[in-house]
Amino acid sequence: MVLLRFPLPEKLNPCSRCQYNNRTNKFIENKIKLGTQIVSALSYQKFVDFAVDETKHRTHLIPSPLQEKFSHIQAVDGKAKIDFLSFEASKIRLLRSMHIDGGDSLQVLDFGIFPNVAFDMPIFCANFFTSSSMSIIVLDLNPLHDVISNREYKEKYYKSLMPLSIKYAELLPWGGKLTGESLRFFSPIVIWTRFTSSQHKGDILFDAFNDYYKTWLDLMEHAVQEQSPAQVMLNSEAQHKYLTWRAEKDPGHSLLKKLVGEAKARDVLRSFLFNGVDELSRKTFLDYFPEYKLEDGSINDKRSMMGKSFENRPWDSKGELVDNC
Ligand code: BLA
Repeated sequence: MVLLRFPLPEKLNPCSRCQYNNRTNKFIENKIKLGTQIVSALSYQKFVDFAVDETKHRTHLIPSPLQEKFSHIQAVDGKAKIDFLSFEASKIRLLRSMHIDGGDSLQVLDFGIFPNVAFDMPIFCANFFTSSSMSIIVLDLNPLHDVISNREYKEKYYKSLMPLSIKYAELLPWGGKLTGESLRFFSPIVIWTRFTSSQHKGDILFDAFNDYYKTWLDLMEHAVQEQSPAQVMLNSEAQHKYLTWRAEKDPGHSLLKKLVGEAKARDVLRSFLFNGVDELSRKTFLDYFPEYKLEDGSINDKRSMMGKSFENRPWDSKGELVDNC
């Protein structure tokens, strides 16, 4: 039997008695055990059930052809199990979920909805990684088009949603340094947070997931199909750029490789999680992100080339970018 050692606790958590301090972004030794809730009971299954039920109330979901190939994988450690779900609908190119259930020590949810390219609505993105000591959370309606340079798109979708972000800004505060690269794919309402895993935080996260999910469904209901082929092309390329980035640089890759092996992980990434990366366009990662090109023509392993990171929330309550890193 191969024993897995999950990279996060190993890399970030220096000892088993340590706790993550959200304020200082550092681990502190947890000398007093009182008040430390072990969260293990937190499972992301109820998030998936809620999302699928809620979507079924709003649109007609049909199983995706991917469902046949991706339904369940047992991790090589024999312990963690990975469940996949995938659907399509008239305005949804792909709704897919991957839930890694490693019991007490590991829970991961990667839930995404990729719109049909005839619509320019945001991409629903919930990425939750939870070990027994800490959680790393991204919850967002990722902008399809760049909200830093494209004011019109930002106003169209996010202006009216800023109160949602304000509602959770204190409960789920900014998780510390975020690369400039990731920031470009996030919206002004992104919830990027890390916390010491606890039932209480898990409950807040469930509320936030509910709110963000219903908000995305509202956007879907009101979205109007694009008529101009040129605009559809722009949507398609923007979605492809997003998929290309994530299929290459998502921080979860190394854990996924440890769980299922390199070949299967690649298949899960390219065919399932970021499905469309090999179909929506022929452009390559280096076409979109040439700064990652090494002299021998291969892709630099680094996750960030910009070297700029955002320590604090760079969006104000009106959704304006404030450079306070
Ligand atoms: C860490 N995951 C992170 C971090 C972010 C994200 C921002 C902090 C480290 C960093 O800034 O790179 C998530 N980053 C995103 C997302 C986007 C992005 C969603 O740019 C979208 C554009 N996380 C998962 C899955 C796994 C996972 C499926 O979503 C595992 C299978 C694990 N995420 C994971 C781990 C870390 C992490 C282990 C910490 C390790 C590390 O930082 O290398």
